[in-house]
Amino acid sequence: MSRADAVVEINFDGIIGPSHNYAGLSVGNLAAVGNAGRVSRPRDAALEGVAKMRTALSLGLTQGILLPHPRPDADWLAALGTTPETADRLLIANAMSASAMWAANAATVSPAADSADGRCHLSVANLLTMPHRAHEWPATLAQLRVAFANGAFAVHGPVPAPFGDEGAANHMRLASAGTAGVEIFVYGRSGGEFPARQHEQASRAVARRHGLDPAHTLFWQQSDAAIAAGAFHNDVVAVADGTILFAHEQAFADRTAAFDALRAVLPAVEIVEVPAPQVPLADAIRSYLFNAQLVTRPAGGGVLILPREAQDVDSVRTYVDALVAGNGPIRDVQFVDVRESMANGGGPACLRLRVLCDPATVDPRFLVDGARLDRIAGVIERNWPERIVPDALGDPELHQAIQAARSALLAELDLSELES
Ligand code: SUG
Repeated sequence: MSRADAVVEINFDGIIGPSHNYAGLSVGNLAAVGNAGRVSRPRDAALEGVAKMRTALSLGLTQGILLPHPRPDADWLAALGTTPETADRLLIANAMSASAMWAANAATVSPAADSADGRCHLSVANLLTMPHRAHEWPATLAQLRVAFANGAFAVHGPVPAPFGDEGAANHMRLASAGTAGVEIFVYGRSGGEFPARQHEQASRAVARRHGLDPAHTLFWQQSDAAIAAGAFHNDVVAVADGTILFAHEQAFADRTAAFDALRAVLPAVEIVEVPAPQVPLADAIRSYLFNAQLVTRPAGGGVLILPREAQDVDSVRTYVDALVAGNGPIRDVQFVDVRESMANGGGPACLRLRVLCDPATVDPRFLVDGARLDRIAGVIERNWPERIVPDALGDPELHQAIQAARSALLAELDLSELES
């Protein structure tokens, strides 16, 4: 079982799969739609992800991985009465998506300190709003059941349809060190022409299943304006860590009531709110300022791991310079290059799932150090396609190459049992 004093935050990054491509499948995700039809570079993409993990290790953080899913997803196509060889363009694009890389959408996680039974709970996300993501959960669940098989964890299946659940991307946890936390579930109602992907009933179901204390659980509505401006997940406009909430002024429908409720249950909270006149919503979304990993070094001190694109937007660059020069809780920034993922609307925070637990309770095959990352990088360099043009998504030779690449990675990590 786990030891409470050994609990740390582990970031499990989704390794970017060999089928990474730009099919433009995500309505409401401006980057993905804007880059539809572009040639992708799966090898570079995956190596960028590995480099990001090295940055986290260099900060003294504990790092884990989640694996790419089998693509094309032949089981899903079979359920639709077709095959990778015969599926039409749209179905094969949906079956080839490497979207499982965005591990923030894999599950919602409530650490042991927050749950009634003292176990860490994980609910796999059903992702049912987008067809290319709705078939992710069985392969995610299979991995979670292996990685978190220890009795310290409770792994749950998806919330049933029609309640859309997008996992940790719409969930924030704040806590003073070592205490029970406040869990905030952010749901959407409407977003102009774009869908609200996280349904309130799904959030409430996850909270109940995790046995959370209702007095320490908050449900906030995402502002329609944020969804309409391209914040298809809350983690595009807000991020939390420890006692810090870093959010855009227009992130939530009723910010005053929301922050009052939060201060009432967590008086130590430090809310760093970015005013719209300083950083307009459009700039925040374009730069992915809030899709940063907000992390705490083991020795203390908040670090914001930002995408390098945040330096290209004037208002954001000015804001970040002032932020680190000021007296606030965020004093340090690290930039990472995840441009291939960013072009599909996935920044540093999308690529990771946070699990607060004793690392000794996690299957060690899902944890990495520098040497294991070297081995993963070697497999990627040898096997990942250099480029994929969208017209090739139905090509049987590409399918074979992608399947072989994934198998090579599973074999290297001694995880061939996930083969299917
Ligand atoms: O669901 N993009 C993902 C990006 C997910 C980002 N995750 C978080 N914000 N946590 C999405 O929209 C694009 C794939 C395509 O269009 O082919 C995509 O699925």
